[in-house]
Amino acid sequence: MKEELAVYFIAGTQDIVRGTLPSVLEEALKGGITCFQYREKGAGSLQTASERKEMALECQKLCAKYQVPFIINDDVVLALEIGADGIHVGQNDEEIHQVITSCAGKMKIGLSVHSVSEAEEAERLGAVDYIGVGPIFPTISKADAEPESGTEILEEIRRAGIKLPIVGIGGINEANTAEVLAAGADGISVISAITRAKDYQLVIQKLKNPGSPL
Ligand code: TZP
Ligand code: MG
Repeated sequence: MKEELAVYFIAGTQDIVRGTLPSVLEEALKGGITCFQYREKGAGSLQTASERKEMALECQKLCAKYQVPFIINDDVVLALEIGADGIHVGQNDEEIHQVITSCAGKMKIGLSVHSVSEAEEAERLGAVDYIGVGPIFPTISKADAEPESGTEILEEIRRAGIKLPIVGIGGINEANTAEVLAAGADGISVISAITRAKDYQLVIQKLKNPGSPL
């Protein structure tokens, strides 16, 4: 799982500023993203179940072509229906015990946490495959985001002995990825660093190799 979290791209149609979600996703897959989460949420997102399913299937097919895990955000029914590789939920989304009952053994389960105690609870459940921690930095991509925590939260979670794979989220870009990894994350997840990139491939190479001058 840790390798798959290295450069974890998240997007829904609401995040796309140029082209279409499938066109941006394919560029990102060519660039070397290691995981993709379909997150159709907030202003500008597709609203009907059929539109979402059609878009999810198109993204799933692209991910399969590049052998990259395809994760669905906060929609257990859709994830089960199309056989996604994983489901990701937040603290205020579908209840995690319910998600575990429906999905454990069938797909990976990711959970967003914002504190050491939420991380400890995620580990205690024994069925969560990775945790998303953030927002680490201010984000433009989530209207109802919690206040940013800084990279200290990652150090605190590691100091508490949490062994779960961790992906950082929120305001992460080429310039601050190294700091997020140094604080204890196994990988980084981004929306706007990729959707708003002028050169998708170049940005992804920098996210993959944060220490090296490119
Ligand atoms: N959860 C916490 S911050 C965030 C989500 C989904 C948005 C991350 O987007 P960006 O553009 O990488 O800051
Ligand atoms: Mg949520």
